Amino acid sequence: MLRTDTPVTVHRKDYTPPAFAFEHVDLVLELDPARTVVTNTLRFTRQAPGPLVLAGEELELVGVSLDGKPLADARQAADCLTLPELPAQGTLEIVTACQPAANTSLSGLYVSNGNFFTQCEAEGFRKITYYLDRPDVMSTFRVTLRAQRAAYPVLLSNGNLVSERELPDGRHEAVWEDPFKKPAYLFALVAGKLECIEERIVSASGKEKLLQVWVEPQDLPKTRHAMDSLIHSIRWDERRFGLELDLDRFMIVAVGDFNMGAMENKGLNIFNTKYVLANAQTATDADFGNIESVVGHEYFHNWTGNRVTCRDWFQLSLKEGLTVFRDQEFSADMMGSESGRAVKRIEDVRVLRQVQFPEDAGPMAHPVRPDSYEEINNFYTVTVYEKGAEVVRMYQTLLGRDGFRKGMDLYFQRHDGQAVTCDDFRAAMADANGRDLTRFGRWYSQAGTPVVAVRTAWDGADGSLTLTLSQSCPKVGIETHPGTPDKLPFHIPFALGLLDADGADLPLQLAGEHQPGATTRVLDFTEAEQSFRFINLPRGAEPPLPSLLRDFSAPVIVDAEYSEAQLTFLLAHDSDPFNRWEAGQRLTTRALLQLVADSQAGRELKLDPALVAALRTVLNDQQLSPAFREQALTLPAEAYLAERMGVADPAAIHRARQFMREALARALQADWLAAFEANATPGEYSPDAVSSGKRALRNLALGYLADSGDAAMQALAGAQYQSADNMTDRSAALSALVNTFAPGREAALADFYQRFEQDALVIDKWFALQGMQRGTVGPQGSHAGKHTIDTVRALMQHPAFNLRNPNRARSLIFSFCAANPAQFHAEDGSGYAFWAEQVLALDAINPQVASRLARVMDRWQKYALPLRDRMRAALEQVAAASDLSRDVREIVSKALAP
Ligand code: B3K
Ligand code: ZN
Repeated sequence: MLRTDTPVTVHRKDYTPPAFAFEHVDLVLELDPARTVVTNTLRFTRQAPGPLVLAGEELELVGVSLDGKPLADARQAADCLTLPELPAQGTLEIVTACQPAANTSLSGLYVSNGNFFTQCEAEGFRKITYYLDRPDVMSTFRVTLRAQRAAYPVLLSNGNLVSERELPDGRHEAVWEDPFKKPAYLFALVAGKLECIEERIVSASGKEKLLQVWVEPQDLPKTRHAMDSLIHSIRWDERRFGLELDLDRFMIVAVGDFNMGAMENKGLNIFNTKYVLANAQTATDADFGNIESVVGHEYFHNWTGNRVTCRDWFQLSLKEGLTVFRDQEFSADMMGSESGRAVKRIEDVRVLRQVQFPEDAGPMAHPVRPDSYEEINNFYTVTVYEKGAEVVRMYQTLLGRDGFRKGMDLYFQRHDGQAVTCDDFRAAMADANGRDLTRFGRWYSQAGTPVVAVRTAWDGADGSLTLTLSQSCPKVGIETHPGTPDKLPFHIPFALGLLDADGADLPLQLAGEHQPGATTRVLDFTEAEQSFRFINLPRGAEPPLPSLLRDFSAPVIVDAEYSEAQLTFLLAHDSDPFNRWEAGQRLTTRALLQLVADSQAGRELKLDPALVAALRTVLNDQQLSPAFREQALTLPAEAYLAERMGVADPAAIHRARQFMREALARALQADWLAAFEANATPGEYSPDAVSSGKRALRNLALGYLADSGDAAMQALAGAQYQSADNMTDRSAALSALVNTFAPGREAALADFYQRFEQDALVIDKWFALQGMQRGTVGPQGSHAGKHTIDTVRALMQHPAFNLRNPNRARSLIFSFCAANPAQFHAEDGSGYAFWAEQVLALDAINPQVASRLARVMDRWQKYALPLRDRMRAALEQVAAASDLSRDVREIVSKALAP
């Protein structure tokens, strides 16, 4: 990897089309862990004057020839190979060697547990051969793999297998051809000792397809759910978007060492084992759900990403935002009910607010389509992915499902086989529906989370309600630099309803309309301030109650003055399930922020009985699904609360939230116990939405019960740990024991380790639970003296800990630094010192993983003193280190930028 002290910024405005086209690439790889030789034969056509500059990193150049004759004037530099004076057309042969076993970055060609894998997005192909490694250079590929048969019996690459043969000296060969043109980032190969389960299905148009899931032999029994998820994804894309699998064969391969979730290589998706392997004993309901969604995501990329790809990496959200939207819709449909869909929506919005909103307010804030980057891998962000998905969802909200489908159809009709831009996508949506979406384009060019303030004016005599919306979105991150243009209003689809005094939805009629329409209305809110007058409402002193931004129709913050009584009313009556949940979150957030202030001021903490009563009503409402009740009774996360404060105080937030948990645990003990008992799931384990919803509520109840401090309740956790027949129940019980330091805690931790010692993904859970554990400083200030940092440091010495394996590093280090705010932000700065050490240690091994960890400090300026100063010192310590990767350097220098 290139390490440099002079960062180079790449700008979107500097895009120029490639000077050469590659019609066909023929790759021959002599696979050897120590030194793999790659022969790259490519047919090119010149498109513009100038030399051919091929990207390459960490490559040993063996030779270059043009049309069979050695090329003398090829110039090799650290990151490229320049070939001056090439003819208009020709064939180049480039022979290089790389060292897969020494490649710890897990980008390019690498070895994991003795097998070969590749990861090329975004710029990993250049570590395999010299190439125009950019997404707008698309070519057909033929790949020949040669390796020792004994060590590498399986040889896979993209597309179709065209031949296999034996070679001398125990070697063998497989040849693969991908008929579809693709950019190099979608290239993949896998070689090693793997086995598969397979299925044959017939596609909507009657063609037979072979589906395979490849894993290490011992993992075969854990592949069924991934295969089912793949089949469901294929069927869903046929039904919802009329999109079929285009290859005869589609393969998923699982690997234990992987930088992210999975990768959509054409016909050969490579997955982190975490998103493939599952059975009842080892995977939780959440794992089953994540597998379904990631399998769907990568499969859906086959059209949104692969058939139509990105012109340049600034357009990343073109494929990622769209594909996340598709996987969200897929998972929502798989929930099988309206209430299930709402639960999925709630989960997605939680992530957006907890992770994306902070990103959008911090030093790394960037538009969904960034304008510049130093290291593209740093821009695989929640903004590009999750906010990008919200942007795509807004098209559907504005155009309706049918209008959105028309836009998608036109997009493929126009751009199949091309590398295009976010503007091309927006044009297809606009043209297919005859709509002007010019202003909508600002969602791609402006960063930040807009705040929408809502004012209402009620005319009781006339029965009209005037709603005035005003939006603001101050400059953030890079937008604050001098010379950046002022920000302009966004096009916000603002969905709302009005409730009458009984909680029923009122028909909505805007002034100027002849008759009332539906009870949920999407307003086109496009100006800085706009008023909407609803007429023909029931007259009287009391105005109807607005239910704002239904189903979270835009990624904005709504600033509305609701009284507690109004929120309680919405929580009880809103017909929009998302907003029912939202009302509850507003209530608990408000109460929690008050508790934080009380705690900071040393006032006694008290819980409002009205809030307890409102939550009790929801908890006991049998009309609501258990999954929904679990969402409603889950308190806002500490990270979310921190974001809502002017100056974040993690210790006070934790005290307040923990106080509320314990108070609710005691006040509702009988109700929790009833929910715990009513939601058992006897019989064979099934991860379906109804059963997992029951387990979620039951385990939430268990967590609260354990927090009551009552020994009998904690014994319930101990008993559940012992008797559980599935990982959801077992790990929830273990978590309750761990966090309450209940008797039996140490024995359960030891038992868990021993039981699952052979299963890396479960041992990751064991590390993660401990990285996230609370300290023993109780709400009354009792110092039992246990700080999580001590546990984490001790676990770093555990024989099963391994910094080189990203899942393991994430399970302990990231769990502590990113998911345990109260302990990470210990006042003595011990968490920050640990962070700096680990960022530097990881950076020497794997810059992509290191740079993710570096992001934990993004919001340092938001923290109270002395934390803020200590965080800056830790950032400065990392920034001062020599030999930083481009990845980490970009993150820390942006965090420290004035
Ligand atoms: N496209 C890949 C992500 C690649 C990340 C490179 N640092 C997985 C996905 O979004 O489906
Ligand atoms: Zn993706």
